[in-house]
Amino acid sequence: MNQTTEHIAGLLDDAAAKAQAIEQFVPGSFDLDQAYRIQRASIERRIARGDGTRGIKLGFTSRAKMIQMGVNDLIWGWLTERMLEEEGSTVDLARYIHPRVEPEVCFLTRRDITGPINALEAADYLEAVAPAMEIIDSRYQNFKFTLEDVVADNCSSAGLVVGAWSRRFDRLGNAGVSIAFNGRSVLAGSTAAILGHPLRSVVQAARLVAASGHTLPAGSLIMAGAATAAQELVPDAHIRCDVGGLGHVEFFTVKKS
Ligand code: OOG
Ligand code: MG
Repeated sequence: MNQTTEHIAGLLDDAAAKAQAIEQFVPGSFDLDQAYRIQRASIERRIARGDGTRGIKLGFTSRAKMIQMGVNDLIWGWLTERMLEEEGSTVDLARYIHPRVEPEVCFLTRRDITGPINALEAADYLEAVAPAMEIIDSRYQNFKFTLEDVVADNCSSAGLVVGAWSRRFDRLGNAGVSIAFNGRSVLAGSTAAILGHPLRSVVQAARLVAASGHTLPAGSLIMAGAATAAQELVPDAHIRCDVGGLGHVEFFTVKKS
């Protein structure tokens, strides 16, 4: 493997592990293909420490996210076991640099995904769907990045909280989503903002993973992408996300030390 790829993967992995932001790379330092190789190399480092891949997440599937971050393309990254936070638990924000939360829906696959699938087939590959929240935490200063930077940084993936599973795929097309901090609404939108329908994220996930030469084993998680912009997390708060027809998911925040 190219030394620059390994070197950059090491910088990003260290930044995540130490919760210390690094400077953005000089534009043009690497292209998108190399960014995905850096991403994978950083995941290999986590795997070498005993973590394991658990699925993938899509990013920038909604206009709201693209506008907030100034990036215009769909991206994807890996989810790992250690990113999973127990629903209803307390998350220590000291582990992160500048964490934000997003309302999402999460799919659980029931068949191996080894190649592209179409929208009609998508539900057949799925075991269940759940309301979810993603905690993102860019390893770059001020949460500022190019498309290549954010891909190399595993698409800012940091944590996820998944609610109760159901098979209510019919509810997904235009479900209201909202996040409240201590009972006050901070974000509101609709699942229709996610590529027009969140099941399209499964189609895109299959296409992107296949193009990368990887497969998604049955039992994988697919995070569809945020329906709204992300909100900065604050300590000592109760964070709750409601997804119409699917239920809700919640966690608490503290900041130790
Ligand atoms: C990149 C991650 C985007 C989403 O759901 O759109 C993402 C970022 O905004 O830092 O997770
Ligand atoms: Mg997200």
